[in-house]
Amino acid sequence: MDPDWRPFHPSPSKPAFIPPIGAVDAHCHVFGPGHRFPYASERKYTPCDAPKEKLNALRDHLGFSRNVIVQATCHGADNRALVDALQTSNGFARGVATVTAEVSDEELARLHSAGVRGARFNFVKRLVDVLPVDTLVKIAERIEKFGWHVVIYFESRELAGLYDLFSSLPTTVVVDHMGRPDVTRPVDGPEFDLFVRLMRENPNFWTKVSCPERLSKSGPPGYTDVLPFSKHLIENFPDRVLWGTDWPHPNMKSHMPDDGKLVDLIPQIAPTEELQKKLLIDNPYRLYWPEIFESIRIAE
Ligand code: 0GY
Repeated sequence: MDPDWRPFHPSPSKPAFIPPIGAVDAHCHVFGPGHRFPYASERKYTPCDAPKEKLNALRDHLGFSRNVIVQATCHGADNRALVDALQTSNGFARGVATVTAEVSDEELARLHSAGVRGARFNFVKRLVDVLPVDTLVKIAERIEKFGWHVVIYFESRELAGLYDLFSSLPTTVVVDHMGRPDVTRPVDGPEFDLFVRLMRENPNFWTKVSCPERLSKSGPPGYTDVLPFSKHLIENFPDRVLWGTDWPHPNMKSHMPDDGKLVDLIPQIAPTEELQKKLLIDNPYRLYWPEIFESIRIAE
């Protein structure tokens, strides 16, 4: 398959916003390099190689300390690039893997010791051949004992049909990119309200207030149409939100964002230091580094 990617931004700006010390980028990817970690044959797009060294350099440049690396569909359920990045991270990266219904307990344990703390299920129809409904239920029950959570990615128009299934999940559930709202609709309208209801009625649900570049119609650098949605979720669920760059922005067709400018949006959606600390420190540590979170709390 020919590459259909835009290269990630070659020289992102230095953000004016300085994240709190220890901040976590809780949604980013590593891809390939393809000659070492080949892309999945069933993939719907071919990403640009985005090796761990580049991710680590970006993390430092943006003023972050840790990453949560998320398996994307272009690598299918072959988690080797992810595991390699985790195992060489000195504990500064944790991961979210994709597993099949046939995964063994030994494999789950191996992924856990590499640093995986969640399993991702992609319900975006343009990205997968079959929606992982059965796998989700089976795996959610099995990963509970590892203390893992489920990550789900879906289009907002699918939520009504999936609402009961999602609400039945026993683990913590993290929703990617705010459930992909149509940001041309009002933030207090019925569509986004269904997502807010999912969060309100299910205290085990968290969401990433990520990807303005993917959701925006108004475009860069301000992504002003997306910000009210992120702000609303942070204000209403300050203890269940995560933030991430989504570097290297796979499958982005319209434009490639400047990651420094994405970081500069944080104070607009989380205007107080308290909210910023929850978003970038407390929440991601609670989910991905609970052992460190406890020691921070004792120190405070
Ligand atoms: C993202 C978004 C996308 C891709 C994937 O797993 C994936 O391939 O999630 C997308 O195309 O919206 O989070 O990276």
